[in-house]
Amino acid sequence: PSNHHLHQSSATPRQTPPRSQTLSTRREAYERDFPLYKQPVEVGCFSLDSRRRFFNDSRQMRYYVEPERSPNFDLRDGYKERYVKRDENVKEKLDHILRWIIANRSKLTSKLTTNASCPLDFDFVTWRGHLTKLLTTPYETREGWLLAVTRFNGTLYISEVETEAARRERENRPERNKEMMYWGYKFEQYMCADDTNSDPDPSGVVNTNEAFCTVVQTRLTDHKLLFSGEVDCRDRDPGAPPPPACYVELKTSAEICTPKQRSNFHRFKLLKWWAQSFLPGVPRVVAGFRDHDGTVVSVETFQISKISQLIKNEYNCWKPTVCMNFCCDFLSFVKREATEDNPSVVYLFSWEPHNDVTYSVHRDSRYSFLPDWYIKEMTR
Ligand code: 0WD
Ligand code: CA
Repeated sequence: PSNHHLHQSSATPRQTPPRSQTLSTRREAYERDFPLYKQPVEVGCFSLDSRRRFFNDSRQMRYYVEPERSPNFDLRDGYKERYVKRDENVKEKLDHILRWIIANRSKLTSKLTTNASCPLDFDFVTWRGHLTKLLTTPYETREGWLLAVTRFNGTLYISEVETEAARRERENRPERNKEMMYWGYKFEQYMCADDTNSDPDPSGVVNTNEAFCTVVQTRLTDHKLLFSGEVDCRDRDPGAPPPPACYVELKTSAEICTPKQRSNFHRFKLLKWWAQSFLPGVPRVVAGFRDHDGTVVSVETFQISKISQLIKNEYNCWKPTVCMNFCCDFLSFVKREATEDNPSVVYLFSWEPHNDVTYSVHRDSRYSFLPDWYIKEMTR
């Protein structure tokens, strides 16, 4: 694999700034007006069942049930006995989204051109979670990332590759962390019902294979995006607005007891929560604050549109405009550099904290991620 972390040399004409094959992640470089981000529109959804099978429908949708203010949920209940954990060694890459695209091809291309050889009208296809990582990059000091990009029929597909550091962390996860990961899913079970009229059932099994995902389209400046993200639940009121405005994101977090803890919550946690829900247009996060023993001591709703106000008094805090401008410039960088249209070529974009983004190019390597069934279906 050829590495490209050197700045392009000499031959650039005077006046034009040299085009770099790296991208800065310094915050100061992205402090400008907020870029155009179109209201995300849901174009479909899909479900993954308890065995991780794909369905082109909303069968895994759950409904938000308002709890008491301090419900005393025991998040440790059922850990081990009533817990089925998704196999994290299975790397699904973009497969579920690609399945969804094939199943909904006619909805995506204009009605006059529904033939399979018509290119997709999107610049980028990816998971929402990958975009969240991009949004938070200028403020991230701990974890780097690897994003594999393939250009195919003019569309750029972005799929994450687990870093060596992330794999080591995952394989050496302390038992306490494993239990705390369960707490997040257990909280969902206390807060969600399977039907509009039923109650949550905390006696059931927590199975993290199950998922309901929304598929949204939007535009960030001149980048047309199609991405999917997992949604925890929706407002059960039949008069609620249509998706994604009726969706609710659920989170757990340690209870806040000191000013230092409050400041850290604003500076680090709210950044991640804002980025994740802002992208698909999910308007609110409902947070369960828990003590060290996994008891939820309070529940609070955060409106995504109010988070930037909430953090403004924090010294040296994150800014939404920096997040969005960095993401936008990264996508422009990818468009400019990932030029060869070939499903077996991967441009591997790589970033480590305190460094620029770099990339390398790989042909027919272990990084190739577009499956043959997708390539076949889309070139038919
Ligand atoms: O590398 C990844 N993030 C991959 C994600 C690789 C391959 C697949 N996926 C997919 C799965 O199909 C899953 O259903 O991730 C989906 C969720 O995608 P997303 O919404 O883009 O991911 P993200 O926003 O990071 O996470 C949303 C929720 C998480 O909830 P919290 O409240 O903790 O943010 O999805 C869950 C988790 O519950 N989740 C995952 N589920 C399956 N596989 C994964 C994952 N790798 N990461 C987070
Ligand atoms: Ca959640």
